Amino acid sequence: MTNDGLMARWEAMLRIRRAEEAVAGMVESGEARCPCHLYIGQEAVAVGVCAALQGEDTVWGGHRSHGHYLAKGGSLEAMFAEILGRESGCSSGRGGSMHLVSEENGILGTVPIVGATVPLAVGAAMAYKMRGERHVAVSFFGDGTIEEGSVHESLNLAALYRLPVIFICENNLYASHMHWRERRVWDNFDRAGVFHGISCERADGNDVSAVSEAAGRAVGRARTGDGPSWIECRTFRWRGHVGASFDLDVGVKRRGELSEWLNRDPVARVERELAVRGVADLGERSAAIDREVAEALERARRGATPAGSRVLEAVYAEARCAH
Ligand SMILES: Cc1ncc(C[n+]2csc(CCOP(=O)(O)OP(=O)(O)O)c2C)c(N)n1
Ligand SMILES: [Mg+2]
Repeated sequence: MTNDGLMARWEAMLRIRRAEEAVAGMVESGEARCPCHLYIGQEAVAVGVCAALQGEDTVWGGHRSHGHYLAKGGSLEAMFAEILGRESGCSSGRGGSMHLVSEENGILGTVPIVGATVPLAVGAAMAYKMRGERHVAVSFFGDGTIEEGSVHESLNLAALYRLPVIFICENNLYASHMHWRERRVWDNFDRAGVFHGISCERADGNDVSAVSEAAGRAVGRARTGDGPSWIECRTFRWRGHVGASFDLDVGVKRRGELSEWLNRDPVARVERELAVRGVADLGERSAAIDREVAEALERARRGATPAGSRVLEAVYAEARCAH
């Protein structure tokens, strides 16, 4: 990868990290009133996958999707505004942290129902195939999603029709507060699609280059009609399941694991590589990202909240029945 390519990935990861730290502050101060599931520690997955996509390709996510939204080009200000319930939010302030959307950037939706966007991504891929479009649909989801029945139905359909869809299983080892060993017999997250005839691999989810190479192979298969791919990206969330704390307060024995994964920080890893390559001081770019995040948050704060009489607008579909 070129130095410029690596710099671009580092910047994208750092922007997510700083935005998430700002959200953590908003949660702690009570300014953010919706539940927020932070992505800190997993940035290399969103950035690595989105680096392999084109603008028209679409992504879908779940409850922990700030990183997917930002990596695919979603606006920082519209995300902060959404979390703060402002009209200028990407879902007009009606959805909050778990309902991020930006059609113009190919972010067709994030939904907190675990597994819900897996069939939606398959449906989008089916539409691309039927219309003869060369787009790719990507579904991001956690290791807990593998336990949802609709996921396996979707995998079978995607394989059978050789659909241009990529399944990104972000295995952060926990679903809420349950380690995968309490939920499964085998560590076979990297082979979940094999039974359905889907090409599967595991990538180091804390290595942005490894993730983008695996995603690049999957995109290649999708665009040439070779059908779906499944990539398990093994990683770790630093913060608690929801909110800003580190989970050490809820009786989950993550202390040893957390310190081990802090040493595998995906952002610091790229910084080390850039230093080895002799890329000049990152301090200036880092300060510019800090400013970008702070300014976006300030603009979001200035946005109006919906009037009480209008809060249900754009929440339910309008009836289109003629009579
Ligand atoms: C269908 C459904 N069941 C249960 C929940 C409650 N729930 C929200 S997040 C979550 C855990 C998800 O774990 P995982 O898929 O590993 O994602 P992570 O939080 O680790 O990113 C659960 C059980 C839900 N939102 N939807
Ligand atoms: Mg998980």
